[in-house]
Order: sequence, then C-alpha cells, then structure tokens
Amino acid sequence: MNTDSLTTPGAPAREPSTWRPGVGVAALGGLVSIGLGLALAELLAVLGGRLSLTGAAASPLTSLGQSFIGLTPEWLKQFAISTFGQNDKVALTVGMGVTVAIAAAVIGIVARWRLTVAVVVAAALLVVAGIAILTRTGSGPVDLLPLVIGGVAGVALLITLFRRAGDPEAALTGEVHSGSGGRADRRRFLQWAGIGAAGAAVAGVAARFLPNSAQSAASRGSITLPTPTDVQQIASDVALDVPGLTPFVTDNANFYRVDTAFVVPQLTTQGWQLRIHGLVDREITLDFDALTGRPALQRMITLTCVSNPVGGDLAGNATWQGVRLADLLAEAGPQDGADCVLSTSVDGFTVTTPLAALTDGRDALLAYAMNGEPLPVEHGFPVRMVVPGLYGYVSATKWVVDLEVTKFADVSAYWTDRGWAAQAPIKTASRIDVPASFANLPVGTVTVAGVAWAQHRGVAKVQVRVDKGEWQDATLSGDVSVDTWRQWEWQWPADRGQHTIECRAIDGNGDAQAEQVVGTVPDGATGLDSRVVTVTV
Ligand SMILES: Nc1nc2c(c(=O)[nH]1)N[C@H]1C(S)=C(S)[C@@H](COP(=O)(O)O)O[C@H]1N2
Ligand SMILES: [Mo]
Repeated sequence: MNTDSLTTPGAPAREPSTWRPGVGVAALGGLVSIGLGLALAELLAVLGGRLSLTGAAASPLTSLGQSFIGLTPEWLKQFAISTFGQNDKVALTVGMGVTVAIAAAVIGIVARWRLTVAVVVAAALLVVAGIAILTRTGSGPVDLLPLVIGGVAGVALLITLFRRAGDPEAALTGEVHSGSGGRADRRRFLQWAGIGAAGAAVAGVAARFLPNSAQSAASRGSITLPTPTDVQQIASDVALDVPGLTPFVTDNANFYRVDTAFVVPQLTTQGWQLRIHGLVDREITLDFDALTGRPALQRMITLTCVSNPVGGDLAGNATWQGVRLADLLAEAGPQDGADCVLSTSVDGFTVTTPLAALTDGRDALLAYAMNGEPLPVEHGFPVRMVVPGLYGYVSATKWVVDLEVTKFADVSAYWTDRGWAAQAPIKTASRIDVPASFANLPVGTVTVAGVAWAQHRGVAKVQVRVDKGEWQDATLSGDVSVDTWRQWEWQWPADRGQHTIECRAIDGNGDAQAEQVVGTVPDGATGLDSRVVTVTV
C-alpha cells in the first residue's frame, strides 16, 4: 500500500521519509488512546469494587453520568423522563458515549497537529472526570486511582502514536523531522494502535461482564421473608378480563422505574442500617434483622410519579410487605413543632414527607418486599418507603438509610430544591388502555377499558363520554382499598364515523377528576385522557 494513502489529500509537501497520519487516522488514534484509558479505568474500578478498595464513584463513566444528571437542567430531565421513561438511563449512556467519542477523536486530530496541546486537553478531561468522582456522595481519594492509572496509560499511548520518529523532543513541538524515516513511524503507529485497540476491547469487555452487582444480588437471594402478621384480604373479583387492559397487579419486571441513580446503589442486608433521629425523644437505629423481626403488614398500594402525563404509564400497583412507619416514629417520639420527615437514600437522594402522612393511620410502610419477593435492587433493595396517597418524589425513598424528624421550614429535598411542590398528594386520574389511539373499529359493541386511581380517597366511579356527550357510568373492578387503583370497562354501542372517547374518575369524596389541562410541574398533571377512533362498517 502506498504510504500516502493514509494522509490527507493535499497535505503540505514534506520530507518524503516522514509519515504523518491523516485526519481520519489521527481521529482513530485519539479514539483508541482515550478508549484504552477509559476501559482500563472501568476495569480497575470493577476490580477495586470487588476487593472493597474503591466505591461506586471510582467508575469514571458512572461518576460522569451521575454528575451529568445533577447538572442537567430541569426541563431536559423532564423531557428525558417523559420521552425515554424506563430508558432514560440508556439514553444518557448513549449520549455520554457519543460525547466522549467526539472528544477523543478531536484529541487525536489535535495530536496530529500539536501533541503537547492534545496531551493538555486529555489532562483537562481527566481533571473533569476526577472532579466528577470526588463530588459524589461517599467517595474518597482512593476512588481516583483507576482514573489516574487508566489516564496515564491512555496518554502514554497517545504520545507513542503521535511522537515523531527518533526525536521525542520534536514530537512535543510537532516539528517535522526527516530523522529516522517515515516507515518506522507508520509501522509504530499501526502496531501500537492495534495493541491499544485490543487492550481496550479486552478491558472493556471484562469491565462490562465481571458482575460488580454480585453483592446485592447474593444478599437478595439469601433472604427468607418473614410471614406478614397483617394481611390484606383481596377478593377474587378485583381484576377485569379485557384484552389489552393494564394488569391489575404490576409485575416487578414491568414496574415503572424513576430515580436519579445512574447505577443502582448496591446494598446488602448485612450492610443496611436505618437511623431515625432529629426532633425525637429517643434516637432509633435499626438493622435488617430488627426490621424484619417486627410485625409486618402486607398491602396492595398503587405508586404514581408526579412526572406522569395525562394518559401516561408512570404508575404501578404492587403488594408491599413492610413495617408500619407510624409505630417506629411513635417509639422515637416526635417532638413538638416537628411536621416533616427528611428521608435520605444511600446515594444521597433526599425526600421530605409530611409527618402527618406517616402517622395519620394510613399504611405508610418501610417496605422490604414487593409482590412476594425481596425488593428488586432497582426498586430500593433492601428497604424503601411506600406512603399511600403521595407522589413518589415526596414519599417513596428507595435504598433508604436515614430518617430525620424535622420541620419543613428548616429543610428541602432533591426535587423540592428544583421547583417541585413540597406538598404533593396524588391527583385523581383515569386512563384509557383500549381501544388504542386512531384504532379502526367495526360498527357494533366496542369495549372501552382502562385504570383509574385516587390514592387514599379511593375511586368511587369512572365515567366515559363520546364526542362530549353525556357521562356514562363504567363498570369497576372489585375494590381492594382506597390506596389501590381500579380497572374499569364500558361497552360502547359504536356507530359509523370518527369519535372521541374521554374518561374521568370520581373519588371517594365525590370529587370528579380535574378537567383543566395542567402540566406535571410543580405538583402533577391534570386533564382528561382521550382516544380518537374511526368506526367503519
Ligand atoms: N433513592 C431514590 N428514591 C427514589 C427516587 C430517586 O430518585 N432516588 N425517585 C422517587 C420517585 S420520583 C418515584 S416516582 C419513585 C419511583 O419508584 P419506583 O422506581 O420503584 O417505581 O421512587 C422515588 N424514590
Ligand atoms: Mo417520581
């Protein structure tokens, strides 16, 4: 192959014996160098984690992703949750990968021109990643080690690739020497790029497939759940049988997930402890055995995210098993003036919940089981809060390790710091699951069905109307409790034409769901869900 085929067309004339990579090849050199450094750092972070030397923050990509979530403006975060839902973390990972790849390619192209400048840019990126690591909750200087070692390897490869032959000094100034010959340069570039790419691939694959979540998974697998002492009776008629209707109980695997954790916190039952303190007469510290040794409730409770748009699916219904928070708080003895409980997750995420909602007799739980299994890791293993009637961001702290009894006047929490309301009871809502939007239906009887929720007030009625006509009562599934959603169905005698179907729920107080169209910020969306369908012969 002609050596010139790897250079930029129209590159300035130079000593014939000196090889200089073209722009594309230089970009590739940057990718390989940065890729090697990152893959090595990720692998070392996994190994460090397994040896309990380093924490979750030691992974540069994890820490960068987590910092990115922290710095993301509110509108973009909401956009990500509503657009990607469950996949918002995947979207972030892809976005981050593309950004890092572009930066690496630019470093390569710069190195082709001035190696010193490229090394400085790479060092600046390392500093950014270092700051991301050090600013994470619970990280320490030792968590920088994987980044430093990976960084040194990456920069060393960059210098090896782009250094001019026979003259390390000239390499750094970028001077083109006629020195010992271009063939050697080119061969060295290709050799080291190959070695670097292979190393990056091996380290990357090892980092990806060495399970670093082994701890939580093993701990979760070894739990024997205690028998609940207070089990809610569920009648047999709670679920309707309509194809396409949301299942009455949401499987753990299908339960919506919303959190700020770029990687799921890894706790074990042995390592878990909860401290209840603040404005209390007696501080309480509780470990997992003490928690599961207490009388336990089993309750079906529907959770909802405040980011759920009208007709959205950020709601799920599960059977939770756990300990009544009111009993624990009563033992701690809240003092006069306390009106709030600030709960903190092991990853630093915080929630403020009205003390009243935890002590007014509703089934507010410290839950450790979901649908008969230990909490899934991504749903808060080993212990989370579940409070009927309040949106998740003011009640449902996952991986909870700290409860501080306090005053709303003195504290704020993750989402309330970002413009969301401190008081956020779940608004009454109903959703149409079938028929689908823009469905083509035959004339005759059409089943319209969906779910409705009004946690802690209960769903008394669901009504449907077609083309803004009279509201018609739908049939409801059996009632479990005021904290549980209900399925509904309505048989519609459909005639030809295009029609708009709307639904609304009426809560246990007799109040109809708000029809006014309101967005999710600051305390939940309202408006009617609707479907436009076409009925033909
Ligand atoms: N530690 C932690 N707990 C959290 C969150 C979080 O980001 N971190 N998000 C809250 C929000 S906004 C919601 S809606 C619920 C969602 O619970 P799920 O993911 O189990 O459905 O968790 C709540 N608990
Ligand atoms: Mo949420």
